[in-house]
Amino acid sequence: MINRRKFIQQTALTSLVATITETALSTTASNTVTGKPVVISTWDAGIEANKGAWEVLSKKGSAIDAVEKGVMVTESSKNCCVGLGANPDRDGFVTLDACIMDHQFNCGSVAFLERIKHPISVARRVMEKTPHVMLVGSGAQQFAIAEGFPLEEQKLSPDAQKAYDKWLEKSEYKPPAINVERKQEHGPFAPAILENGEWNHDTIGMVAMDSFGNLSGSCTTSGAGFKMRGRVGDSPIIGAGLYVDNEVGACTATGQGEDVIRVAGSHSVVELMRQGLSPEAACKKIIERIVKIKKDKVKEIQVAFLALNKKGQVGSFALHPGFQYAIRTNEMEKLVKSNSWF
Ligand code: SD4
Repeated sequence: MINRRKFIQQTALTSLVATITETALSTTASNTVTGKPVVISTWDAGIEANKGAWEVLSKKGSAIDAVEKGVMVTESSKNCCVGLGANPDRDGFVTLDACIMDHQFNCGSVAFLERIKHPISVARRVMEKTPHVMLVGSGAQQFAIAEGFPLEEQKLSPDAQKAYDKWLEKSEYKPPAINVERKQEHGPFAPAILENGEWNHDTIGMVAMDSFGNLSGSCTTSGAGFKMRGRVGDSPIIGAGLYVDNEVGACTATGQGEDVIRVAGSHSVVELMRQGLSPEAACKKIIERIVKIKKDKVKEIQVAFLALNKKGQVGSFALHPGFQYAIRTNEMEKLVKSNSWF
């Protein structure tokens, strides 16, 4: 994870086309990429993840390799919400969800997976080596071990242990809620700034188009912090947290998974793009559907969609302000502020 100072220093040192400081945030939530390839991903952690993807895409590698490599960067980093260092469930165990999808409707997914560092790579093996789409829990872990993934120690990261100890003081179980009053910038699952001053981030969802014009996507998360044991959100569910149709476009979601699942979020966005809506308009329509369903309750939740169509147009839309996505192309590397319903 990049802390703010390092972020600014790095930016000053590079001759990259776009600066990545907050002041350079684009106010235009939609971007059109004329030249391929392109990679986009959720939240500010997407900047680093996109770099991982770009190593593949810039060498004419495939989108599916890029979206796996990209989110592995986040899975390896120290953070609250992705990978084994993340916050645990309410019983004190980190359980991970991930999925991946290529340009030919091949897809793989793992949910409720414990003690494996790279759930996205296990999801890819499910896609490539089994006749199935989804493996969960101990079965997913057993498959991962059989595939040679090391079984990591059952241990919380120091930050997660601290957060869990604090949570245990009240052991208050309630669905995650966005704190609108305090205008926190992130989703319902993490504060915008950690106690040590570093920027935090949430689930990472990524979609990419490679030099051949093919699309792929990936999504990986530890889900809601201190969730009920066994709870699975949208992130590993094909059609909810991620969907790719190589004729039309691709979409990924972040935020309150339950409300993404109930509208088959990412698939619905792709279907609207098929009908001719721009990525941003399609994302907005599905956010509006959630508003219609949830009514007043939308004040307490955050959901955001991020989409890319076959023409290289990128767009996003969120319920609340604060969602941003990272974009990387031959011409630019930057964070973009999303438009939102509120
Ligand atoms: C979930 N959608 O488990 C994920 C969490 C998330 O930003 O996206 N957080 O519901």
